[in-house]
Amino acid sequence: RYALYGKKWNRKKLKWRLYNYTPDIPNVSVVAAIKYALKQWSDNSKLKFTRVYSGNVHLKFRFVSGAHGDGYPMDGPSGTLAHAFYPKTSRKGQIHFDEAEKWSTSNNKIHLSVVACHELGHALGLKHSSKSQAIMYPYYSYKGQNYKLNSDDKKGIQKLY
Ligand code: TQI
Ligand code: CA
Ligand code: ZN
Ligand code: ZN
Repeated sequence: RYALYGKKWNRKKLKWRLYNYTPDIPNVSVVAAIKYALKQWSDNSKLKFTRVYSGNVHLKFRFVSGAHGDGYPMDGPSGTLAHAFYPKTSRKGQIHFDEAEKWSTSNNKIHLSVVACHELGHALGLKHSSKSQAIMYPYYSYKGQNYKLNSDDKKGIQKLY
């Protein structure tokens, strides 16, 4: 079952910005992976996401390695893949991917879009779900190129937005 952090964004229109890329996959594929992840949440709620290229934004995507200034250093290959910060915290909206991972947008390797979708759940105010089919379940499983939110994830996001 889904779980809520308890705080959420006070708006439905959120701006997002991608600050850098990974050499693992083409830049267009990085953008497509993030857009697909955002679409899963916006298709199942009243949220609307707009990409911007400058200025301050709500959701900030970055590839980082090792210590990167937030007190939660990345740990090299495997272990932590990514992390995100909940709404109304000092680092709200920050989504960080560990550049030490081998990112992919295909097969059974670590799928950037699935991880982005999970981290977005956190950034929007969802905690982990106990339902094994949910995107917010805390164990990684590859759900296919055209993965979708589980009904449990949908209930969670609809409770919030
Ligand atoms: N990163 C953890 C995660 O996103 C970090 C974390 C633990 C966290 N507790 C949190 C982040 C609470 C925000 C709020 O769960 S991870 C998976 C999954 C990770 C794990 O690198 O372990 C996914 C990242 F679910 F598959 F295990 C993405 Cl999809
Ligand atoms: Ca890692
Ligand atoms: Zn970080
Ligand atoms: Zn998580």
